[in-house]
Amino acid sequence: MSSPEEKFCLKDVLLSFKSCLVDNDQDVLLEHYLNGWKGLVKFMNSLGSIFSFVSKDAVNKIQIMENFLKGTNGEKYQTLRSMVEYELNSNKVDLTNHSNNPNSGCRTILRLHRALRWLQLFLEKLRTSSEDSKTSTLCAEAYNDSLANFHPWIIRKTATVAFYALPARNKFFEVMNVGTTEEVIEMLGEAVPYASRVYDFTQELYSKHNLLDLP
Ligand code: 1PW
Repeated sequence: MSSPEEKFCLKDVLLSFKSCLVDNDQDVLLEHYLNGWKGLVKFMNSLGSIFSFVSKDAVNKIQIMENFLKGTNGEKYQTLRSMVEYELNSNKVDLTNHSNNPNSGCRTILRLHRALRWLQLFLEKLRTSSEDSKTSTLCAEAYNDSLANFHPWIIRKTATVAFYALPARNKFFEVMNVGTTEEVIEMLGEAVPYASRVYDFTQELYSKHNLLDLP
């Protein structure tokens, strides 16, 4: 787990997604979810400044959610389930267009949720990739199968260009700070499913409340 000098370690990040699941995977603690995201931002930043346009948006969204948590209605934002109930019951969600509540917790988490799918697909591709696989191709495939569907052309284009600057597979594994290639592959097999379980729960919750297309 974390080394003495508290270096970034992808396993710790994925374990935050484990610790955010409560009630038999029937709820997610927001604070731990945001901790997971903070770790992912560190990970992105360690991949080079080219990724700062990506991490800036995530940082912005983490901040929006932390402000809700610290605010007067903070206890309503303890879990994703309580947030959805509270915001829907008090008309805090713009269901069709941006008007009174452009930055509701529900629409903000939806953006992070969609990005988590990308990460999940990408790490799974890395785990099963061969030594000569190109990280830019794996990342672009994962992106095209997920987040790209929600992005306008200009962001898709910028993201695709940024992917070319990704480090090679072996460097990537090194940045994860987990150990040898074999250890990285084993860690990914063990830890990516935690992020998947968080993703699956959120998807189901949002689908049940018709929140998957929030503007
Ligand atoms: C290599 C590991 C990467 C894993 C994390 C992926 C994070 C992806 C964030 C992509 C952000 C691209 C630039 C921002 C786009 C925003 O317009 C968009 N945000 C997201 C997270 O998709 C939509 O947010 P908006 O504009 O509706 O507030």
